[in-house]
Amino acid sequence: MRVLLLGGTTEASQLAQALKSAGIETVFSYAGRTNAPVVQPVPTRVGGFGGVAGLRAYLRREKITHVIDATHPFAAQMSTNAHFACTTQGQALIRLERPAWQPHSGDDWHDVATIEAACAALPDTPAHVFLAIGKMHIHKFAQKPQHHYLLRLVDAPQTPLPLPNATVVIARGPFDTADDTALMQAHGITHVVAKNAGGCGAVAKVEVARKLGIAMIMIARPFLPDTLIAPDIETVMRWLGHEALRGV
Ligand code: 3Y8
Ligand code: NAP
Repeated sequence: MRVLLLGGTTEASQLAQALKSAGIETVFSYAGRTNAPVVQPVPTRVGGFGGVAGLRAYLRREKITHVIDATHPFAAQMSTNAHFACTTQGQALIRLERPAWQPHSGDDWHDVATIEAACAALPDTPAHVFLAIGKMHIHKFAQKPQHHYLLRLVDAPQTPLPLPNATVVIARGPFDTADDTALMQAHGITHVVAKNAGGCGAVAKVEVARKLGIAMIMIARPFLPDTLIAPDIETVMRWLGHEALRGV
């Protein structure tokens, strides 16, 4: 058994540790989106594969028998490529899909379908917006420059921000409620915009918005292919155990 672990989440880092402890031969894969990703306890590769064809060739060349897709739910292209590469050449594939965050009664929670809809959901009168969606999509909020934006990024921006009124915080999760409470109170946050990442690594901002009665604009996940799903790392490890018993 030789596993390719598509990473980039808290649970992927936890899975890497579990696979190492279980003595399962594993390669961890990052896209290379950040300058200094978390170091993993197993051999690690960084960078794209070159689409489905590149991934197929990699899987054959590296004699991968099992692929675990533990990427973020918004990494839709990677998950789609993994599905089509594995299902057409026989590698076993499972996707760790963390349950989506759910509103509680009393939340000021607004589900939106897209990042553009999240921007449209912001008020016209100036507000203090915690834009916790990283840097790839900040430009989509330039049409509402009247707000003060608090941006949390993994790496310092290399180019001027497209928002005239923004404060940048450089941080990498997992985050906790004490720090997110202090951050959101210090900036007088009135609205939080987030992708429904699920998991525990970035849920603090949702819990703090709930506690402080702050409006939560939650971006729904993109649709992903119909792949075998596991809700947590224990289920993934059990699946691998069954596969090992099958002698694959
Ligand atoms: C490179 C690996 C871990 C823990 C960190 C999780 C938690 C924080 C939720 C907020 C939301 C955001 C962002 C976020 C989450 C964890 C986990 C998760 C959101 C790292 C990582 C990589 C990335 C890529 C990066 C994106 C950005 C998104 C920041 C490592 C830290 C906002 C997504 O500068 C860039 O180009 C950054 C790009 C994709 C989205 C964006 O549009 O900017 N993640 N995040 C992975 C790779 O190269 O393959 O650097 O160590 C991983 C984590 N991101 O153990 O690693 O498990 O969910 N990451 C979002 O949800 O909106 C932060 O601030 O509250
Ligand atoms: P994406 O849009 O789904 O993928 C774009 C391309 O990036 C893929 O086609 C692939 O390139 C490459 N890629 C993505 N993840 C990879 C991985 N783990 N290993 C090797 N190549 C990878 O992905 P994304 O949204 O940019 O996310 C990139 C990374 O950041 C992923 O590891 C993801 O888990 C992590 N992340 C993303 C978000 C988010 O909001 N999107 C949040 C937290 C963490 P090729 O086609 O060339 O193979």
